[in-house]
Amino acid sequence: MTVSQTYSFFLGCVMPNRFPNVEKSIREVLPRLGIHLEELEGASCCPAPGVIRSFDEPTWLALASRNLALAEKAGHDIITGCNGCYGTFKEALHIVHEHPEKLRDVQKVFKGLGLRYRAEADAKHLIEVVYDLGPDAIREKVVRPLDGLEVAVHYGCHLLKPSVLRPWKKSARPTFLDELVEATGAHSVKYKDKFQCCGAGGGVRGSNVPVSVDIAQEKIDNVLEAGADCVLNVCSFCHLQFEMSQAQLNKELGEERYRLPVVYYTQLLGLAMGLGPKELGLHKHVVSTEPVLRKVLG
Ligand code: 9S8
Ligand code: 9S8
Ligand code: COM
Repeated sequence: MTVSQTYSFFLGCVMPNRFPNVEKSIREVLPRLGIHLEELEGASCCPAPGVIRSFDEPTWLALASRNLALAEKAGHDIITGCNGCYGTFKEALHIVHEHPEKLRDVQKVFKGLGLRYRAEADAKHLIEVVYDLGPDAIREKVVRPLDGLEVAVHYGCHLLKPSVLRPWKKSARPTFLDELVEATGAHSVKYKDKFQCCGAGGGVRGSNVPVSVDIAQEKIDNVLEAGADCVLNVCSFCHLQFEMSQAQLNKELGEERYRLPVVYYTQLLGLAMGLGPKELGLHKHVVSTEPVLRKVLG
């Protein structure tokens, strides 16, 4: 039996503006697992941990707390599909829990807004909620096993680090996401430097595109070398990085050399659950997902 749970869905900036196709896959798949999403009306940027926090921590903390306060008011924990947003909320909560004076500073800022904040609502990555259901529960939902599909799993940095503020079993080589991928029938391939950053975060893509694309290229080359059919991610910003960097590299090379499909976890799971490519937004990618669809759907 599926136990129903409800969360305030925090979209962040990148997903609704650049990848509404990925957002659609989340909205299609999670409710089918008993995970219900409520809109978080009035939410702002989380704000991005590697960018805004680096410039002005008190402003970052107040804005992050405001989003958490909206969820608290709604009576739910936040759920997000972006590692960066997840990192911001986890760390903002830790700060106010550890430093009551910082919570009071935030509350002072909120006075004029008529917003109450007790730092009571938690924030979860959707992968955390799905993993809590257990890989067996996921396997039960699979009607179209993705046998033969070779998937290169990219965790991204903020999902795992700092590890003391993350819920996963401590390990330099975690496997929870690989387990969830393999629950669909696909195979998680080994590849070089799997836990390396995609090159987007921490303001790198915003400030120095060539360096950022260079890091992405190295990662994509490693994935191609391993013979994977696609690179799988669970972060709006990693998704953007893998999609846009390949388009950029092809433009520079003057040929379509990079054609590695970039798939978000709920798109992969949705395929295994029997949903169609359009329902999962797989027809709206920058890099065509055709090779994956051909392998899965024949
Ligand atoms: S919100 Fe504004 S820029 Fe971003 S997508 Fe994720 S991190 Fe948070
Ligand atoms: S990896 Fe390094 S910082 Fe980050 S989580 Fe998402 S974007 Fe890609
Ligand atoms: C990366 C977010 S997911 S940030 O660029 O580090 O803020």
